[in-house]
Amino acid sequence: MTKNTFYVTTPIYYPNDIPHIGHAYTTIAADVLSRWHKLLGKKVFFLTGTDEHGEKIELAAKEKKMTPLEFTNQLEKRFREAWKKLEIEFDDFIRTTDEHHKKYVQELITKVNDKGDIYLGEYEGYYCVPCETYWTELQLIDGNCPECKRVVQLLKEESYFFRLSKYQDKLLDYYKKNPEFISPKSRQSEIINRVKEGLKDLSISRTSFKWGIPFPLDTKHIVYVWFDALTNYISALDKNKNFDEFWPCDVHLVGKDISWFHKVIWPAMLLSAGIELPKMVYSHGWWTVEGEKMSKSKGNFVILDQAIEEYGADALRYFLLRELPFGLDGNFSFKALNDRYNNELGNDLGNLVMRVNALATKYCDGIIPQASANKKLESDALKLQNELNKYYNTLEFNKALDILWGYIRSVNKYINDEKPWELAKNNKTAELATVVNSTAHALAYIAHYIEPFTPLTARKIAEQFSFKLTTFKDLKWGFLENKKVNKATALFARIEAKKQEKIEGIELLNLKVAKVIDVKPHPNAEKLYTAQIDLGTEKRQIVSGLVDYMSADEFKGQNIVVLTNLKPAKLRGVESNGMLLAGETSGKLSLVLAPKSKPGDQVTIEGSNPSTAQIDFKTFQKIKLTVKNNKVYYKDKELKTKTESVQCNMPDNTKIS
Ligand code: ME8
Repeated sequence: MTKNTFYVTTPIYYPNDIPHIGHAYTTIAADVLSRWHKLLGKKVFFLTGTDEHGEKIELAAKEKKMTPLEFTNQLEKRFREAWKKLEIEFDDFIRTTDEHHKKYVQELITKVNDKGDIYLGEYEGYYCVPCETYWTELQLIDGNCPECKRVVQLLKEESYFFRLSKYQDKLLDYYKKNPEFISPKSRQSEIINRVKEGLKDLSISRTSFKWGIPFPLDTKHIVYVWFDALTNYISALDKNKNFDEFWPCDVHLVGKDISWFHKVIWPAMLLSAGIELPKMVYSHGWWTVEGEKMSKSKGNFVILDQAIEEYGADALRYFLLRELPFGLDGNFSFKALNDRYNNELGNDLGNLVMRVNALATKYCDGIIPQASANKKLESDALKLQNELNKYYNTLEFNKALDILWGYIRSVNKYINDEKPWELAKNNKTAELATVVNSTAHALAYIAHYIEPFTPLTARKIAEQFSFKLTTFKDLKWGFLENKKVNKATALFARIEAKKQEKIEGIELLNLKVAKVIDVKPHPNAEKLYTAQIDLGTEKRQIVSGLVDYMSADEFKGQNIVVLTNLKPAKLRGVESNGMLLAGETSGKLSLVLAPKSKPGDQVTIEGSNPSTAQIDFKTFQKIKLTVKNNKVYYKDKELKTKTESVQCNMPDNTKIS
């Protein structure tokens, strides 16, 4: 008998990041699976949450003069809000600061210790604070963290170790007997080979900072953040008292960045504690924007809000799962989202709904007529469920959408071929009734099949055709007969590609904060200074015409805003690599400044994703930045760093140049 429950999880996200397309991707996929299994009539548990301990949080909270818990209390909300906007229907949202979770982690460690799998040792390694990970010397790239490329610290501390090495053979055996555990298949050899090379015991406690769960065997120590975080997948069930019902987990969804933790460390922890292993850990591919990983510190964001605001939650959900095979990497672009929105959602699906609604309204008084079905549309609709299910089981979402769209297009083609307007003209009432009846039922099936991807659209179709979405068991061809058709509303109003230009203007400017570290007169021009500036990761030279407005000493030490991607130029024989921003009017000038920000901090408007491509001065001039209330605006949005709005003490409407 097949199990009638389904348990799916996302990683628990670090709350100090802003939810972005990458987080949304995993969470939408989990929601899609959850909704599909509900349609199949299963009892589903879908878990997501936030991972709130660790040095990174401790440090960030300190900077904000808050306790870590005050800090995470503020931040976890951003994830909940994002998931609400995206129609994510999770069953529980776990925070690792939950008391129940903390207690459960301590119990698990005690269990592992009782098994003889924990011992005290000393750990030395290269630690990357942002990634919360120790690396070996061999793993470093140019001496930096191989993951985020930042500086690492050589740390040595007393630590408790978990005997990971003991589980090498057991893990290999499990992988062999459960080939779906490491998914997708393309990731298997990488993990298996690494495990075969031998596993080192894992340091699972820390003494170098305080923000974590007290280690139950020794209160000087706190629990290593990964040992704490992974346990959430069970502590949440324990809290909800449904462990027996839902464990082992059907699918842990993760990004490929955290495969090792989920496919090696987590099952080893469970083997030690004598708990059954999950059935599948699926690591999906990686979204980039212009080839760069999305992360707050790199300022390289696709702000979710912009995509949701302009295209709606459904379109983004659809796009992310349609654009890429789930296991592969890809690049996010608004152009691709726009194309799929207009063509697939608008033309194929949206128009079909409009057409069927119009046919029923015009020829059948707005009531779905009784009629014999078109057998092909009917049997294809029924068959589709099994075909889709096959792709759900392998998490091939793009293929599921492919065959579903094949069906949608076939229904559109059927209408074109049958020409119901001619049937009406020729009084072929029975044939006309068949067309309306069959296409309406086809749509009802389509609404159910797309519901996991586009839940709002599914609901709108259901409202138009007066039915309620139900499980597949209760979905019967014929159920719409005599039901009223309500007023049609456009599901995906066409969005012209030009809409994106709104944001593209400012995105052409890569603006950063720079500190002026040295200022000299220009050797060949009395009105110019040659300044050395610090951009955090690099130093540059810029030439600027400030001599009439301030002394070299006044200029030196300022935190200015620089256009970093301006084509370098020679100004009176001296190379200038970038340009500072200032407002000038009636013989007065004020620099654009960001006094509280750090060199290298990106200056953007909310929702923009600055390009790194070089631009020329003419392009810069076309982009209008103006002063209002001593701040700088692009259209109606303020230019900001992550800490402050940038300033320019000039009258309103002064143009920045
Ligand atoms: O790793 N493309 O949290 P995290 C696709 N707290 N997916 C992406 C992505 C991208 N560019 N960026 C992030 C942690 N993700 C730990 C997890 S679990 C016990 C602890 C998604 O906030 C992807 O699912 O860094 C990735 O694994 C996860 O966000 C990392 O989230």
